[in-house]
Amino acid sequence: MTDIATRHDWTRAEVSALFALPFNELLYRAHTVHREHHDPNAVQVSTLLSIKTGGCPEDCAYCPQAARYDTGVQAQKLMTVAAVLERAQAAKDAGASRFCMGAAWRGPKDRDIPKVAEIVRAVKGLGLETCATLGLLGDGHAQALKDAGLDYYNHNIDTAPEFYGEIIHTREYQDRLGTLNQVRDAGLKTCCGGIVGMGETREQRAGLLQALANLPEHPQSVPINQLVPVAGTPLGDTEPLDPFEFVRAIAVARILMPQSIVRLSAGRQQMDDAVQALCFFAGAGSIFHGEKLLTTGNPDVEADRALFRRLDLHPMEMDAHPGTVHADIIQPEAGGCGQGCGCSVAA
Ligand code: SAM
Ligand code: DTB
Ligand code: SF4
Repeated sequence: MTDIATRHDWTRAEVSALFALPFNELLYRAHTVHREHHDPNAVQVSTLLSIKTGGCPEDCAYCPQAARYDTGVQAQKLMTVAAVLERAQAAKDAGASRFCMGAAWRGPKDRDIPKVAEIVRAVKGLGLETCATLGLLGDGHAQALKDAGLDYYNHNIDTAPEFYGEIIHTREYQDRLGTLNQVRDAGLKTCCGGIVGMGETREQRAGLLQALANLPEHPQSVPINQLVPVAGTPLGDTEPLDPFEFVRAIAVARILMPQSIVRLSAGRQQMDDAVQALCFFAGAGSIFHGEKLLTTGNPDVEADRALFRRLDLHPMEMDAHPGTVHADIIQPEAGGCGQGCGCSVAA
């Protein structure tokens, strides 16, 4: 292990210099770090569900769920426990080891927390890892979710501090850091990343990754989203980012936070398989699996199964079930995990 594993003092110049490396040099360095800390052929598989969709009062310029933009997303109430459970079981059967639940809230109200806690408890009961992304948390919220069995809380810083004001005006960057502190203090694992391709400069992409790497702890999970441009949002007409620039962002994240799992997150539907393969080589170790993200599309389940086969990738073991690899993403026709964890997933 190299001593960069514990660094939280990356300067902007250092991060920018990584971005500026010749592409092959950057990928070689990132892959070397990746192999030191991770199985390069294992990919953590998560499935997302929007448990409370649309009607959000915030103004995040990328987001189809903000009530103020006309995007065609219909606002819906919080789903019932039974409805979420059905979707979680289906995700598990399709090979996911983690179920991530998103709510289009600025943050939950006190009265929402017992309802979400009940959902988390039920999903955890299926033997899945749990993750929630509900916005800014209030006093006691993180602890109540942890007590219900929540494993991860996702809260993104989204972009560089100096670009943030061009994207979001209804809550401050500092508010996000406060929620991340509450999450860590409650003993939850942190899932925190951002979006690239929102019209930021390379320097600002470096700023996002520098800010993530200099958090008090590296997030255990770092989702790197490529903007999914949605008509009706202020960023709906944004020019697509050069795919190699996206790969560079994955590689730099890999080098800065060697022990974290970097997720190739939103934007895979717009990416071809070769670019995804480069992302895995550069150090991405997680994906969202399933035909929908929250409200937008994701690659077909069959396409992901084929990609895993072609690249000889296998799903990562679950933290919650050590020794268990839920591999039906590779062999959908097989029955029974066979690794003694009591799950119903194919081996
Ligand atoms: N409302 C909560 C919040 O904002 O914290 C949780 C849900 S929110 C949709 C979760 C994250 O999804 C955002 O922070 C953003 O990084 C990502 N996201 C939303 N819309 C996106 C888009 N069009 N393209 C890429 N990522 C997006
Ligand atoms: C994250 O960083 N990306 C996911 C998850 N965390 C919640 C969300 C992506 C959303 C993409 C737009 C949509 O489907 O609405
Ligand atoms: Fe609301 Fe979250 Fe979308 Fe922002 S990203 S508008 S807070 S749902």
